[in-house]
Amino acid sequence: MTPEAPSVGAASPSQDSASRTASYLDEAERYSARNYLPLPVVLDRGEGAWVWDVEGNRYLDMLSAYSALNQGHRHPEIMAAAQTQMERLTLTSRAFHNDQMGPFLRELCEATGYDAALPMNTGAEAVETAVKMVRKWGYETRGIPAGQAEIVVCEDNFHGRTTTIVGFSSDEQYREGFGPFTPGFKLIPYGDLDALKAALGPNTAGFLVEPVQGEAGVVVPPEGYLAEAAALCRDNGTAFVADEIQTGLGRTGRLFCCEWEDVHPDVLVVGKALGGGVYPVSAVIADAEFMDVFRPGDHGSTFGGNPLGAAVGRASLRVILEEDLSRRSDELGQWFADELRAIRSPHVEEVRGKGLMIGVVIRESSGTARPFCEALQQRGILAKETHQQVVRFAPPLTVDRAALEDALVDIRVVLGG
Ligand code: IF1
Repeated sequence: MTPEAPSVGAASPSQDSASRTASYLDEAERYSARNYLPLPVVLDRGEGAWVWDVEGNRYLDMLSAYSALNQGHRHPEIMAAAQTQMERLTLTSRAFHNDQMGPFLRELCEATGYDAALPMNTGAEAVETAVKMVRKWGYETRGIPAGQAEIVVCEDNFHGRTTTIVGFSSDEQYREGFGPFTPGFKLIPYGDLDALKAALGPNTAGFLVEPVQGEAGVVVPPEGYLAEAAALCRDNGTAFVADEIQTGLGRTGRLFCCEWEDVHPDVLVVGKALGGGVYPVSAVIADAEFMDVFRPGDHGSTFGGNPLGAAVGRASLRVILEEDLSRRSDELGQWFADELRAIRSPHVEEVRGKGLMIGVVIRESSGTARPFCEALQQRGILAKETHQQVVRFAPPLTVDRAALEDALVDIRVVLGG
């Protein structure tokens, strides 16, 4: 059963404009590694929740670059901060100080309630940093025998694409052909407290978990899971490490998803929207007990803490706080998810998520999520499937309610409600 064909209102590219898209697609096909299967749309402009393709068609961005655009495309305040900093100083390396990193890390620590932060660039680098941090903390403060630190992770996790990280993925495709892998990781079912309790031992340095599993298909754990897991870790002297790279910075309706259960992770890992969709910025945030395991020369990166990223990070965080994007995400997300459920689509098994991090699970009897995403694209909505069955809806948190109301008209048609 394929979803509804596009309505007459859909922009159908004229012959020469179609060739513009085709030539871009051909060029990418010819020169790019084939490590993605993108939707056949070529974007050349973005503003707020909207993007335009090279044919001039406008789309509502319902992916936000996997939650790296919580503030929307080219937020004026973030753009201004980037442009101002670009006129002054963009990179020094950490061999020297710069006048942006200190204020950025202070503001980040004040917003999260921790002693210190270690700035990196991508999410995977921040996760790797957290792994090194809790291992060394385990050796130095928990007396774990050298080389025997264990970190518990969850099945269906997604924490990045480095070989250490994919080594503890449960997804065969992310692992195949990339071994041998880093030892010291133990996989348990997500949401299963008994499994966590059984996995925690004297050598367990950390438990690394996504508060909502994004790539797995927007999987929300049972109520109370995060709080109980944090308590089990505390009782066992294990660091509770929250990967809030995708769930953080307002996405689930709180500044950080762990706040829904009053959990204050030992180590907080952030990225994506910390760079406001303008520049890669990530960080590991923790109290001195963990942060002080790093001594000069232990860890670093060429770009981590650079003045341009720090200036962008300051503006990105400021926008989230000043525009109360967490509240918008909570209120709009609850309403939007209820509207999606009210469609009562024959193709939809479940609508799940938190805030504006929503997954629509397509019944296997209706095929996969991809054709629904392709039909949405024809109607000016860019959404991306995750795994086979889930259509992910995660617009910028700045999205107008009116834009979502309009989108629902098309979503109802595509979902056949
Ligand atoms: C891709 C997925 C999402 C993340 C969490 C760490 C990272 C990510 C919870 C690493 C990154 C991105 C990576 C990108 C697509 C996207 C993705 F489908 F891959 F899994 F969002 F769900 N922790 N997620 O979601 O951060 O190093 O990328 O900055 O690799 O295809 P990064």
